[in-house]
Amino acid sequence: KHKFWETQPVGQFKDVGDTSLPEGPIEPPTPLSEVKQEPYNLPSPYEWTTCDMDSEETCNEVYNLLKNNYVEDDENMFRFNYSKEFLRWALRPPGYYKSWHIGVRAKTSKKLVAFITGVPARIRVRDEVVKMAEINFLCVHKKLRSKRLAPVMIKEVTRRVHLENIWQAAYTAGVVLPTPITTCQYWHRSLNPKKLIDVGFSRLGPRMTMSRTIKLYKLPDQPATPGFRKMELRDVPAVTRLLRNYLSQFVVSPDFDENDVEHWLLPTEDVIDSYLVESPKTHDITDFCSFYTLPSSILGNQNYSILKAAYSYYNVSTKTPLLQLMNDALIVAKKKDFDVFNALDVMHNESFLKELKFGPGDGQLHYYLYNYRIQNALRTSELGLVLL
Ligand code: NHW
Ligand code: EN5
Repeated sequence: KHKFWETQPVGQFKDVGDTSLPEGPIEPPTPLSEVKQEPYNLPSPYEWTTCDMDSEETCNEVYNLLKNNYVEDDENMFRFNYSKEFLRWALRPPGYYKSWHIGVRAKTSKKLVAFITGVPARIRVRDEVVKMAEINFLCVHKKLRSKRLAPVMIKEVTRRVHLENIWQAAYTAGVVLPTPITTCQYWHRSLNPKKLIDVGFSRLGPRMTMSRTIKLYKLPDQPATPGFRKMELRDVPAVTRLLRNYLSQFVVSPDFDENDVEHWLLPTEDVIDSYLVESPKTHDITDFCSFYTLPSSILGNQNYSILKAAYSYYNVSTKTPLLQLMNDALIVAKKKDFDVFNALDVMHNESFLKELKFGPGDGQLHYYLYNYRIQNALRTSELGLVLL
C-alpha cells in the first residue's frame, strides 16, 4: 500500500502495539562520509534549485506556487495562502540552513513546480532533547501530481538534513501515513459568522437565524484581564522561563531558548501575535497567549476572496484562568478583523474549546516523527508542539 513509506525509518503499521520495540531512533546515524554527496535524480525535464528566501523574486515564486497548489480542505473550497512575510519568518529561524529550502524547476522554462522545506529545531521527547528538522511546505504543482515526485523530494531533503548531522524529523499532515504519534482535531471559533456562512465555511445551525447567530458569537470590545498587553522584546527572558516551564509537562514539545522565543513569539505584524499578562502589582509575567496569521483563499465565491484565520500557537496560564486568557485572545483577534480563530485539541486546549464556542471542524491533523519510535500513540493533551 505505501510503496515509499514502507522503505523509510518510520513506525510501520505492522508494528503498532509491538512492545518489544524500544523507544528512540529506529536506525543509527551513518558516518557523514557515507551520506550520498550528489542530489537524487529527478525526471529529466526537472532540476533542483535552492530557494533563497532573502530574494524578493524567489520568495514571490514560492508564494505563488503555494498560493495556487498548496493544501485545500476536503471539498476544495479553501486553500492556504501563506503570506510572503510569513514564509520568510517560518523558514529563517535561528540556525536555519538555506540548503533545506528546496525547489524543483522545469529545465526549459525555469518555472518553479515543486517545493519542500526543513528548519532545525530541538524537540524534547520525554526527557531526551533531539535535534530534528521540521519539514513543511511540501508541494507539487497540480499538473505534476501522482508522478512519484514527492518521494524524491522527501529523500532529497532527508539527504540534506543528514549532511548537517541531523537524523530525526517532525512533520504534520492532513493525510494518514505510517504512523501518527497522535491525531488532532481542528476546532473553529467564529468571529465573523455572517461571512463564514456566506462563503460556506460554516452553516447556520438548525433553528438558528442569522441575527441569533451573530449575537451568539458576539465578544466584548476589550480584553478583560488587568495587565493584558502585547509582548515586547524586553519580555523575552520572562516568556522563555514561563514557556519552558509550561512545556516541560508534555511528552513531546520544542526545547525553546531565548533566541527561539524572540524569533517564534515576538510579535510580527500579520504573522505572529503574542500577548501576556503582567501583574499590575508585582510586574511578574504570569500568563501568555499567541496566534499566527494564516489566510486561506476562498475558491469561487463572488463576494469574498480571502478568509482571515488566526491559529492558536502557544498559550500558558499560571494565574489567569486559561478560559479567560483565551477569551481575551478571541477579543484581540476579533479587533484585528480575523474571521475565524482556529485551534487544535493539543496541550490544555480541550479545557476551553467548548466553553468558548469553538466547534469541531471537518479536518484532522496527524503528527509524525521520522526515525524516532514512540511506544504508544500519545493523547492529544500530551502533545506540546504546534507546527505552522
Ligand atoms: S502536509 C502538506 C502536504 N502538501 C499538500 O498537501 C499540498 C497539496 N498536495 C501536493 O502538493 C505538511 C501533493 O499531493 C503532495 C504529494 C506533494 C503532497 N507527506 O508524488 P506522489 C508538509 O509539508 C506520499 C508525506 O505521486 P503527489 C509535511 C504518499 O503517501 N508523504 O504524490 C511533509 C505516497 O507514498 P506511498 C506524502 O500527490 C512531510 C507518495 O507520497 C504526503 O503528486 C514530508 C506519492 O507521491 C504528505 N503530505 O504529491 C515527509 N502526501 O508510500 C517528511 C503524499 O504511500 C519526512 N505522500 O506510496 C521527513 C524527512 C526529513 C528527515 C530528516 C532526518
Ligand atoms: C501542515 N502545517 O481541512 C498543515 N481544514 O477543520 C497541513 N474546515 O477549515 C495539513 N470542507 O470545518 C492541513 N468549518 C490539514 C487541514 C487542511 C485544511 C482543512 C479544516 C479543518 C477546515 C472548515 C471548513 C470546511 C469547508 C468544507 C470547517 C466548520 C466550522 C464551524 C464553525 C462553527 C462551529 C462548528 C464548526
